[in-house]
Amino acid sequence: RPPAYATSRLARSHTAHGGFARDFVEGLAAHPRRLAPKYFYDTAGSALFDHICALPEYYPTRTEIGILRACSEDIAACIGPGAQIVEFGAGSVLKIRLLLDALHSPAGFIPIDISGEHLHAAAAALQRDYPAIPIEPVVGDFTAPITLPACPAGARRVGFFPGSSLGNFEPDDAIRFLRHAAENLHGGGMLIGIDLVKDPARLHAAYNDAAGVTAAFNRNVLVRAQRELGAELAPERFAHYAFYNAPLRRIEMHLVSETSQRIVVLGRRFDFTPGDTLHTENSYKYTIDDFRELARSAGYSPGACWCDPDRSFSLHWLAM
Ligand code: AVI
Repeated sequence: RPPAYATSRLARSHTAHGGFARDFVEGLAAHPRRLAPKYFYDTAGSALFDHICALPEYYPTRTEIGILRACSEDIAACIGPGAQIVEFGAGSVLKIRLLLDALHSPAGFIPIDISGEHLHAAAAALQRDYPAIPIEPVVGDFTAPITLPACPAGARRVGFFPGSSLGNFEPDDAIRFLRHAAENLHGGGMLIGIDLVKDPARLHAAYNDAAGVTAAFNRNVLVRAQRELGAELAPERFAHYAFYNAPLRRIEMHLVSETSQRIVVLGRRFDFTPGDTLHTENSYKYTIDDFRELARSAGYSPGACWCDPDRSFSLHWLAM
């Protein structure tokens, strides 16, 4: 068999950065000002996100890993033997190791991520550790239509979307994403991690860590605009602001201008007065029932659901 770690030309042509200039300017011109969270993930942002995942306050990652460890046999039984796994937003491809260890003769692994350099390094390391499993990374924006490498004959394609990244979509967009994913998965099913509604103080702490890593992650999108778009701005004059919006069941992250200042980018000027915000992320939290209902409205049949003992986080098997 040829080396399985191969990046198709098609995959490489998905630069995933083309829209940043347009979206940055449009987002600054909008009322209220906003920017899609996918722009956090350049190389520096992906490294900052990895750091967030290891913070004591940020419970989702270690809780989900605990569930994957404790329930791996049941999860592998739902997925079945010989599956090709497609991971949406694979990042550092750490959680898939727990799945690959539990699965019976997986047919392949396709990690998709917007942060190309980060993905390739992580996929190459994974390939060294799992030489028998074909690993085909795809650099791209999984929120847009994406073409995947072929599924081996006879294999079932199964989606893996951990980390509660679905929570970063507006609920209607989450339904649209799940419907699109279903088309790519050809009936194979999906394993998805969803963060649950909980004590607001715990949520607040998770997005306002004492070490200031989440603040640096949030501000990094401005640093990225300086570097990639030549934007004239002062990231240090924007404060990280994250809070739990209880009626909407979401954490909101914003960058708040601390002074009167101007951003100049691509010939456009945007003035900020103290307190003006740029809304950079929503992170929706669900109840188990509400998530299962959302999955049903996207055309899936929710099956098993696994949780930690505190019911902080959930993993769902969605059949089709
Ligand atoms: C990737 N995503 C699920 C994270 C979240 O919790 O919404 C991103 C993040 N933002 C701040 N901290 C982590």
